[in-house]
Amino acid sequence: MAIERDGDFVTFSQHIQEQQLRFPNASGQFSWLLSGITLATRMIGSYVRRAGLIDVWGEEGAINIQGEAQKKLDVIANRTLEKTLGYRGNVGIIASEEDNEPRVLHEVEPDDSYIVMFDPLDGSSNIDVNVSVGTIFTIFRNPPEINGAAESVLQPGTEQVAAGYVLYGPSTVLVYTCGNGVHQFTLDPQIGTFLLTRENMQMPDYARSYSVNEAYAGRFPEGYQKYLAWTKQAGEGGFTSRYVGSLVADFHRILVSGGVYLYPPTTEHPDGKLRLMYECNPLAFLAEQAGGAAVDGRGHRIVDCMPTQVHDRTPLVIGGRRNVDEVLRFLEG
Ligand code: P6P
Repeated sequence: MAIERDGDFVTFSQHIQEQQLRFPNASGQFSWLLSGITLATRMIGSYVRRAGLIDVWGEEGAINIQGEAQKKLDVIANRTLEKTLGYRGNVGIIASEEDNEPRVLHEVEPDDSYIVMFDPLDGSSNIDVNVSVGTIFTIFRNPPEINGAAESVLQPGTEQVAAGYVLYGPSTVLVYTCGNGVHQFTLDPQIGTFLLTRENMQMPDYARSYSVNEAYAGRFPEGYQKYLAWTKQAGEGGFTSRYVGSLVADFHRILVSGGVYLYPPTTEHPDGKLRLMYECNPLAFLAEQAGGAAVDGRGHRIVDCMPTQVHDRTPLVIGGRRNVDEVLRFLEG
């Protein structure tokens, strides 16, 4: 049910305003920026929900910087985010999974300018088969010493000022943090507004559930293979496994119900498949804010990893803190 405060529903905009109060020196610019993201995701959601009725199935016919065939909805989502954020004068730079390089939208004063990085439509290969997909975003401040867009985006995840995702599932939910807890909003399609439905979310510390593409298990490093073998004889009750193939959907399930998601290194992706800056960092920020953990399996918190370029990839182990520690015992064993 939508949460009420003094008998009133709480919209995303109102929640952001409340959060702003925590930052006395924060201008209203931040909430203005975030409202651009919610507008974009409502527009993207309207395309996602009409896939099949309008011509958005299938491929765009281009290959993106990741070497992946772009879906039509990838391009639509990317353009939608660029145009809504571009209208927010305080977004200096954007970077997207779908763009080769970060882009300067506005030459703005550094002290009131943000960088927004995003995966416009994560899991887009699932669109044609009607499986949940999502938009993942993260917000950094523009560093004072501007060294050009390519340099300005190279910041560790600890510098994120906000991060979140929108999951286009049975309902459209927005989950975000700006460093003061994790909060979920559900889009009421009848009024086109995100209403608060979960506040200060806490990820279960442990659950006997893991999420990995086991088809690749033979190509994982030995520690991961040992962990997966162990889960299959872990006594009564044992483990369950769920893998949607959309990172946002798999992460949201773990945020709500617990467990651990793994995308290990493979022979094809020796640094893992997932992108550090606009997939792993935002989810790691959320996981840690919700009491969970997110690591690269190589001795680092995800948010401590220093990027070398905007499309860096990283292995990912993310979930309940005791789940992640359990996996690490096999990796470090
Ligand atoms: P695989 C989607 O392309 C994505 O980036 C994530 O959303 C998803 O978790 C992962 O890749 C799926 O990758 O190799 O299992 O198909």
